[in-house]
Amino acid sequence: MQGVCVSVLCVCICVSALLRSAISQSHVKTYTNTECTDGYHWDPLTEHCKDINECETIPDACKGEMKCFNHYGGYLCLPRSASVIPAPEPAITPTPAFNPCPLGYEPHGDSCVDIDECERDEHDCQPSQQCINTLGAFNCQCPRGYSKVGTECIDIDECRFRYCQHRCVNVPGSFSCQCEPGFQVGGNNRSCVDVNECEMGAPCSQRCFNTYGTFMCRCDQGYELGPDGFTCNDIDECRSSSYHCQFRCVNEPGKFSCVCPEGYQLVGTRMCQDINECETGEHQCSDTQTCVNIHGRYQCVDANRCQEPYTHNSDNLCVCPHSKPACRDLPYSVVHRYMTITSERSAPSDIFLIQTTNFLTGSFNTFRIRSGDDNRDFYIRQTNNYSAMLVLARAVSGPREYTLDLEMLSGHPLVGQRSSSVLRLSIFVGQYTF
Ligand SMILES: [Ca+2]
Ligand SMILES: [Ca+2]
Ligand SMILES: [Ca+2]
Ligand SMILES: [Ca+2]
Repeated sequence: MQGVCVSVLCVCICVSALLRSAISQSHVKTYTNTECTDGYHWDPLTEHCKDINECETIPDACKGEMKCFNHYGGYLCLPRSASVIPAPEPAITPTPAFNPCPLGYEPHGDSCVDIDECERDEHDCQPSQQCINTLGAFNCQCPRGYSKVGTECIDIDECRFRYCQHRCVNVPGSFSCQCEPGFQVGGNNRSCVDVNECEMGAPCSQRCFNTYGTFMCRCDQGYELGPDGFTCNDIDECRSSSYHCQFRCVNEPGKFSCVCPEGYQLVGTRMCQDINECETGEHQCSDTQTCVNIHGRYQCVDANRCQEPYTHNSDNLCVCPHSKPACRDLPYSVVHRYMTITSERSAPSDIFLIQTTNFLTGSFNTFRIRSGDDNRDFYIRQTNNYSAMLVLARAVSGPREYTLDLEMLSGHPLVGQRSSSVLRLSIFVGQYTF
């Protein structure tokens, strides 16, 4: 029904505007089809309370000369002279169903209930945002790792907050912590913990020691770490020093050993000692021979070494009696002795003491090297009337053998006869200095 303006006595009253204002104020009330106010009836088509045109529905609504003018919610009886200017048709707003509830709510029975804009897809969230319904409204929520700036979701640079112990790498929507070499990200994904490389197959060829941030390789005794820091190489002890062994060094993996020449035995780890074959019973000398131990070997000598015209007198003693013409210019007695010295023995050194126990009282004795010392490698130092020392004059190299005839000449002022006795000393010089 249209609103009207009524002009009475040249006064125009815009009834429709006034009445619509009053009606709109009442819109806050909740209406149903049976509860329209007086002057309205429920229109199920539009679901609105619709004005009743009383001028048509009430017979003789105005008496006498009065004319009936319908208006919203009622009617007027005015003189017939009053002119009526129809008000413009009220704008039919295409607003959805009339909603008397606050924004974000809609009527439900007697009460207002929240509208779930998210479920109805009546929100303006961006595709990347999640719509969260709230009472009377809704939120557009950004994914984790993003913060909302205006209507946009902006990646959070978590690295600004120094979450990571070592290095931080920001990525859209997230971040990751990285660690320096030798460390790995801990269980909290932030801290860096040392990697135990030794338990993870570190390439140490022998021993591995874990340290903070790295590891070290170490080697067993007898090995040294190679330039790569992992490999253990055998130390050639024999090359590094010639003092490890008295005779010969044999390098072995992780160690070394000393060996001795034949005829010697190892004493301790490095020293060599001559084997006395004559004592150990290793010798092959016969019953008629005497075993003489020498440095590095032994020698069998005949027990009786007396040669014509000498005759065997007793052990090692040969005698040439003056009654034999052949003995006239020969020493009366020859006694055999044997000794051994090492090669390169320091000189001069006393090596053999000659002592006589068989002499005439009052005799004068002198000692000399009768033969066997063509190179003058020895000399005699007489100590007293009865003894003298054989001295090695220079260092000599073996293996070689000397046979020295050491002679004692005895003279007696009363007897007036000179006698000679010889000590035939066999000196065996060993091949080595030990
Ligand atoms: Ca980020
Ligand atoms: Ca480590
Ligand atoms: Ca070695
Ligand atoms: Ca020997």
